[in-house]
Amino acid sequence: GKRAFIAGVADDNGYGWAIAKALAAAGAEILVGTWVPALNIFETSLRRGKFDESRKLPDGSLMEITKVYPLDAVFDSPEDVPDDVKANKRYAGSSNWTVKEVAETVKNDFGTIDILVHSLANGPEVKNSLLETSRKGYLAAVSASSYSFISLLQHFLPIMNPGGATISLTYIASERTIPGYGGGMSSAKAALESDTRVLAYEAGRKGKIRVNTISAGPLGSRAAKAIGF
Ligand code: ZID
Repeated sequence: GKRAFIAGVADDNGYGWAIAKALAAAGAEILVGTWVPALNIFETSLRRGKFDESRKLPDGSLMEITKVYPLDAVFDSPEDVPDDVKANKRYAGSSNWTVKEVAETVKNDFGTIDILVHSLANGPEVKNSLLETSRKGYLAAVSASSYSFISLLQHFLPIMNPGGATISLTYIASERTIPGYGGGMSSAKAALESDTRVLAYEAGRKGKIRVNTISAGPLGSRAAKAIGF
């Protein structure tokens, strides 16, 4: 069977959860990466059976998540983590959540994976038009929503089996003007799409790994509700 790592699952409402279910239904083993600040509530809800109804697969069985990894995809390695984040209670309560450490932990736990899913984005100023977006907000959007994929691929590629596949989720606001998708999120998706082409070339040659992105339709996820879509 195939093993999948899905980054960006923190509840049962988003694309990451739905993709995890589709992969589980197809027989894959499921590992997820959950944003550190959301980890506690996600694990508690899982344990208490809050997601049992939405864990149901077409054959009637429940999706099993083999392991939940805390992850913050804006940090590549421990050296990158600023003191205020290190001291933050929610972060201090978990460990090994930078991208490099998560890939190492997955390697130690399972050796290899076959499928890498990037289902995460964050734009702190998404409600601001691009014209009103600060440099800090713009760079944060690109860091969390675009570079996070490069970083994940960089660190997971060495443990991906040849013939494996990676996928991310994008939005058509990268190509067309869609008011409301601000804060540099339109720019971040444009970067993600361009990177998909370049990384498909590079990862295809380096590790026989496919790189694709899907331009998603509207889904009432936590992230989408935050924007008001
Ligand atoms: P989600 O909230 O389920 O997933 C986002 C996840 O990212 C959450 O679990 C966060 O905790 C996590 N996260 C945030 N920052 C970090 C971080 N630094 N490290 C690790 N994890 C982090 O929302 P979702 O399912 O909407 O988002 C998944 C992907 O789908 C994202 O790339 C979205 O940009 C993309 N997407 C979603 C939609 C949508 O409608 N939900 C659309 C297009 C793309 C879209 O916005 N019409 C209007 C809007 C849209 C489509 C059509």
